[in-house]
Amino acid sequence: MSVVGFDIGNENCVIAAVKHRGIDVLLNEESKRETPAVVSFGEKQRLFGSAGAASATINPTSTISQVKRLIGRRYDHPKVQEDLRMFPFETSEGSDGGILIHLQYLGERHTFTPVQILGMLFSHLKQTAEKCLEAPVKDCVIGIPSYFTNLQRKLYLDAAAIAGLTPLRLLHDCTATALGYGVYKTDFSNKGPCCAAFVDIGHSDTQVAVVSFESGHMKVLSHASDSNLGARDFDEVLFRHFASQFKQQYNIDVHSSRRACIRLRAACEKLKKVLSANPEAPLNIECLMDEKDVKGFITRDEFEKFSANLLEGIAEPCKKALMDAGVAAEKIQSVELVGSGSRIPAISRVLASVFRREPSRKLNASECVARGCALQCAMFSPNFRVKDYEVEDSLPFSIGLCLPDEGPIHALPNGVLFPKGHPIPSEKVFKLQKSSKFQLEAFYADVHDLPLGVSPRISVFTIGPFPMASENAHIKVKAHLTLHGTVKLSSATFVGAYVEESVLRSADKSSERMEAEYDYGSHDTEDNAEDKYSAPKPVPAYYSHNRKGKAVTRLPVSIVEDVCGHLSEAELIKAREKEAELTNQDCKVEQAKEKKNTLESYVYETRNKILNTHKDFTAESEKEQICKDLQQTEDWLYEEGDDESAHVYAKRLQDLKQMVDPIEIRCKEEEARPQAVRNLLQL
Ligand code: ATP
Ligand code: K
Ligand code: MG
Repeated sequence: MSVVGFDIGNENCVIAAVKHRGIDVLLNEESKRETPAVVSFGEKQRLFGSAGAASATINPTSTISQVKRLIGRRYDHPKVQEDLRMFPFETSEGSDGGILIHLQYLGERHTFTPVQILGMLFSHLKQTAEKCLEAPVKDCVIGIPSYFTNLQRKLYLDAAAIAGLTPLRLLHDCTATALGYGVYKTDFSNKGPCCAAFVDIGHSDTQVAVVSFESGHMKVLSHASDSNLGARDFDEVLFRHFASQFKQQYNIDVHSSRRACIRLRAACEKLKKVLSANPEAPLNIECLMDEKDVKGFITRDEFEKFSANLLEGIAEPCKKALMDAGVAAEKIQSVELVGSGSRIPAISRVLASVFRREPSRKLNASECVARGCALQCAMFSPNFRVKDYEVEDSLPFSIGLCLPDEGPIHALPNGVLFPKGHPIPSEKVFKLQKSSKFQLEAFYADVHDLPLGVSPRISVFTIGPFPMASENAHIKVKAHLTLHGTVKLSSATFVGAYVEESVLRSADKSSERMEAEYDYGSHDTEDNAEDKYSAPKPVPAYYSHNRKGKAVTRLPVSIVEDVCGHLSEAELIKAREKEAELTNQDCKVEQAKEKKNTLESYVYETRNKILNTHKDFTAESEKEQICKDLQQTEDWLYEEGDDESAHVYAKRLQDLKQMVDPIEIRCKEEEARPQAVRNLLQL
């Protein structure tokens, strides 16, 4: 079984896999190390990779990009609306407040959720990895931004499930990068742990983590981020500059043409990259609008002046990460700068001033997340021997728990279940005085920390019904902060006064689930750190004794979780079926293409043979007939046979072969004859 790491960026995806000699980045069909995060709905099939990306200008309304930004976000939020206005495809509000994407495909109007689109991307990347590794891919670790909420994490897991992947962990991007850095680090002093900062400038976000390293162990001290500040914002600075310049200079308003906007944005992105290596750069676009060619020019100094706000903005999460980690800048021994956006030279200057040292670029800026994820996946896999290394991640946002009508839970300090900075994964047990069915609501406690356009609500858990009423009873609830950074209540146990088994049995009709057990002291058993799919284990306790040795009754109580916006089992099955149907269509088109190509080359090769190498083995009449048929097939391929199914092309090939094969046989026999004669003579 392969172990794979996926970095699904807002713009680029990278796949890494552990091979026996180390970690490799897998090449896609075009032999590239990065695959654009785009799904385009072409005339007959979906297009991925650079074919998909190229469709952005040709077929903008059916080309979906930047899906990472749409996952789990609220349609009506002004920040989300800002994003949506930039995208050329049609969107609307879903019944759950999320985003729906509408497009034309195969002559029909289709509606997809962002999760479905992400599922398509995962599915494509899975296929790419399988082709490359020549083995099935299922287990994986997926990089996610640290600012993702519980819902966004669950939706990522849903998307992976649609594609048939089993994520062993959703790993924060910077944690993955830090793992790839820490595992190879050996230069430890004996003065205690050493700290490093990781700064990832992506397409649309900036993430920072401060991490402490010791031999065999890394601990994330803090995560900070700006989910709305990435390299694409620098493109926008150039875009606005040239849009207004061209209005004056050429009297064209690019905003009035979707196509012109797309082309100018693309040109500005290129220009930005040129400015990373050169002090100045020209911009030329032919026929941008109204048949006008436009020319512009900008220096790096000007670009940096226009981007001053953005550059200042990058300092913010860096400062916050240091503060939350409680580490002074002087204590940071290395600042590792990654993400392709980090190639903008001015960013290094900003970081140098915050951290008071030059950032280092030792890691592979575009591959480090995928590599770290692959490494983590190998650590989980029994098939790979990886050195023992402990990864302790940290929760980016505080998670609170309350009783919907009563407010915070007193058993928890300030009603906080897991505070910001809490280790991932972990577990907490608390008690509540309850005697009948009740609800608990999990939410993000500091709304101000959350990115804009996401909901602070996490889940509502319904606990009960209770098997029996009992005075002085309490409920012991076990909460889990999973490896994915999601929260769940993994068990609830009723603990009440001792009751005869017979009484219990008659009180609870569903009692077959439970078995008797005596248990002194804590009842908590270590259950599997992470398993969304396994059925809950029955808590096998009728009676036990509490810590004081008094007999008590313990009973498991059911917990039902309602995550708003996350796919139900039935929806997941439907989404899987839809994905299978779309994949099937893509395969059919691919197969037809293949068969058509085979037929086409057969026509050319055969004609060549008949006229040259096989000339002497072909009768004149045969030759005439075959050439005629070949010509007919060729004409047919360019006319009515241009768009047929795989089966039709295969049939046509078979017909031609029937005529040509006898000639091939004669020819082969002739070639083999001298050898046969030699063989005979030797006998
Ligand atoms: P995210 O992490 O936000 O989800 P991502 O991982 O897809 O996105 P990256 O691939 O790290 O993003 O970065 C893509 C961005 O980097 C693009 O905006 C691209 O223009 C920018 N970029 C790439 N090369 C350069 C360069 N040489 N100079 C400046 N910017 C660059
Ligand atoms: K990436
Ligand atoms: Mg990234």
